[in-house]
Amino acid sequence: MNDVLIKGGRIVTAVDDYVADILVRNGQIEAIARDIPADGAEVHHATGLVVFPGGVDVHTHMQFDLGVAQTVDTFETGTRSAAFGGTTTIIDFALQKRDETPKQALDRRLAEAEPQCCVDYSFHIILTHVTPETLAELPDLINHEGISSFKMFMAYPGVLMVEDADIFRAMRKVGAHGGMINLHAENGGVIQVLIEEALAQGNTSPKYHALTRPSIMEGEATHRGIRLAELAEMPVYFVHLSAAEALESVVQARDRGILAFAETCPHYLFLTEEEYDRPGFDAAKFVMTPPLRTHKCQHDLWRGLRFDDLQIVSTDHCPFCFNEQPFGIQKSKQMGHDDFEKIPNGAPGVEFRIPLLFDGGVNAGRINLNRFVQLTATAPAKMFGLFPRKGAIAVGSDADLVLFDPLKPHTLSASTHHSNADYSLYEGKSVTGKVEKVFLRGKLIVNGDEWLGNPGSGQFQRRSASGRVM
Ligand code: DUC
Ligand code: ZN
Ligand code: ZN
Repeated sequence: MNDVLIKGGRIVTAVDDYVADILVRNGQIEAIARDIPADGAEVHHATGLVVFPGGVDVHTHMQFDLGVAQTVDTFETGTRSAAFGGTTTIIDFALQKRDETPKQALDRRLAEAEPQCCVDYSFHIILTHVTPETLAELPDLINHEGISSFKMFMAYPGVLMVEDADIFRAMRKVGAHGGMINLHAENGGVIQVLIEEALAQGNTSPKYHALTRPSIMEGEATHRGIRLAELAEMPVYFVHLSAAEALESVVQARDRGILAFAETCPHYLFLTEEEYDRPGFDAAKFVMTPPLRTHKCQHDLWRGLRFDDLQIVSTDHCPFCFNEQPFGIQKSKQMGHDDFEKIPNGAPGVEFRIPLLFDGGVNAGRINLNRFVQLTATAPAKMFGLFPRKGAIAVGSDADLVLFDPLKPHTLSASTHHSNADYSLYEGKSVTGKVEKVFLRGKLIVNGDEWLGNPGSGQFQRRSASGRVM
């Protein structure tokens, strides 16, 4: 592989901001200096562009099989979409099915991902049954397989929900070996009561998805999860935090010195519950869990990002089509046309995290450029044991680099995105700031609108401890 020389870009990391050249050799950053001679290297001029570390999205669901429904992006289409959005590493999920151990779930997902992934990848394992056999596998997964984070659900009783005692058991075991538990924090039992009541009253439309998942029940579960982690003396990470009440619990815990961390997602930062008032079934496009919240929640989430009460922005890219064709009813929101509980929960978004956060965060004056890099690349890499290989522009780091035009306007749309989803949450939204070139370990994979990557060229990333180095 030829050396690559990126000349004259404005290099922005979580702490730095300066103009220099970057020399890439064998997929890693070899040197950073002024006026590095080309010496036969493949040269990319970056004057006027910002160069930042490839994005790390720690919450995606490619080719995700929930039994009743499946997401519509394969590992190939989903990671290509990620790359066009400036993301060069994803952490997806391996769901432990009823008859599987965690290791078997991981092996199944690795076999699916390996021939298809166009960017680098890892997995969190979703623990669904905490048997002695499950617990016995965890140390080896953390210490030898490079899987240091495990998701557990406090919601969806009878399907994915795990009892508090089992969460506590897993926390103790995982924590003792350098791992972290990621919690989906909602009070599943209470929510189920509200769902059954709504359906019994004939309230079947999409907006009842939101009305039956109140933000105080996210707050309640977040508080409970923190207390469990406190007792287990281990770090805990809240996925897709959306509610002001949940953030309040995280803030209080952090003030008490508890290792409580959380991510939020672009849809909670840019959209509100008003989307559920759309006429007809259109509101189903916005059915995700947790649901979209109030303006007050949105305001608090931005404050959380500014002051490090929230550490990461991930997408929870969980794409389904709106229409039944061409991918079939099981990949479509139409499954829940007559019953909101059957609408598959989730929405596409992996491609728009970076442009949205740049436009609505940096351009809007809510966060600065360094914080933007921290939230999209450096903190996710540190939190989940990928740093400094990922999330950094430094000698010896992987040359995962994004060349970004901060002044270029463009429009977000499903007609131009690269996901298989047939709609976008942000259809027609204009933003300023566009991904121009993306390098994965020194190889140019995105050049404007041109795709130069290959399925199978993404590499599995073994991770070190999670939740320890922040
Ligand atoms: N949780 C997720 O993390 N993604 C999709 C739906 C859900 O409940
Ligand atoms: Zn979840
Ligand atoms: Zn998710």
